[in-house]
Amino acid sequence: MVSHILLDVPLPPAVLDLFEPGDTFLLLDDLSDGDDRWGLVEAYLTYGHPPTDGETMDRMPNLKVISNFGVGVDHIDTEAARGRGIPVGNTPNLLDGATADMTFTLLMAAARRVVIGDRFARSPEFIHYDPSILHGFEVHGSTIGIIGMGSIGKQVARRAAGFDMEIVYHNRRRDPDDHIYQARYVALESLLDVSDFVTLNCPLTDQTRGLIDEDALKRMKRTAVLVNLARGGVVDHDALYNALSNDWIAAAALDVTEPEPLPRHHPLLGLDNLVIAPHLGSATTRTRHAMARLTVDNLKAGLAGRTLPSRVV
Ligand code: 8YV
Repeated sequence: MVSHILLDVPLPPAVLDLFEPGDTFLLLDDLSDGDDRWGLVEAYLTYGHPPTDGETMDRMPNLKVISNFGVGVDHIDTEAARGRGIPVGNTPNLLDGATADMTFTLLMAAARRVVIGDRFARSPEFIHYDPSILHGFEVHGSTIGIIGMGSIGKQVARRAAGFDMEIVYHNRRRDPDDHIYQARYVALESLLDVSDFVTLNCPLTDQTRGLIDEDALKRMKRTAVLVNLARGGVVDHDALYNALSNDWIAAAALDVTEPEPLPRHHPLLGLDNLVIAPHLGSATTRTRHAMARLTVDNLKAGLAGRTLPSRVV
């Protein structure tokens, strides 16, 4: 059966290939307020985190499912969807390993000054080897504080154990199985006090928005590195700029920001002790392919009135 599917952005061919021949796609930007085609939409595939509130849902009286490419659904008003009986699907568990790998990639890059070193090694200034430059921080044997011990945080802990790190974590509640990850549950304040590396691996919620603010950054060690693989909204970016430029902390690595991308003139982008990536946490070919499959499976299940393989609400 041919379905009308709304997309927030054009999909890459690898994702489009997973649809039925004849499925019809509509693009969000092509639909103005009073467009009759809103009425055709039966499924909404959210690929690039479009804000999706109840008002948007109400434009689509025939909407049967919202299927999100990704695990975090903070951009979707899931309560509004629940109230309207619209199931929302996401892609948990598939991206834990890739996102934990990227947490460590950025952690190591910031600790060992890889990006600034790369820039220097390419530049005309690099004319002789100098062992006194670009000294970084030891990763092995240091203390990591993981904020958010969900399935991604646990994978970060496993990697940290391989680096002989002392592992502390903070979460909504203690995980009774935390000995498996060799991780010790502590209050947020203690985590900030003792950690050499603070990684953010939590969802963005009312509780975590702005969690890393001026007070939190001032509490961290002056030699600490902050690594954000969660959502930009977990960190107060003005406070982070002050922290990095006034040596409250040593460095930061951000995979995510708010807004995303940051405005090109944002002062954070001028700092050498910041490593930044364009939201690459789950960006491996295999992981993104698995995410695409589950996104399309969720969408097809919703269209057919079946239970979604992975349903948020
Ligand atoms: C994706 C993510 O890159 O899963 C998430 O919540 O943020 C990432 O894995 C994103 O959802 C794709 O837009």
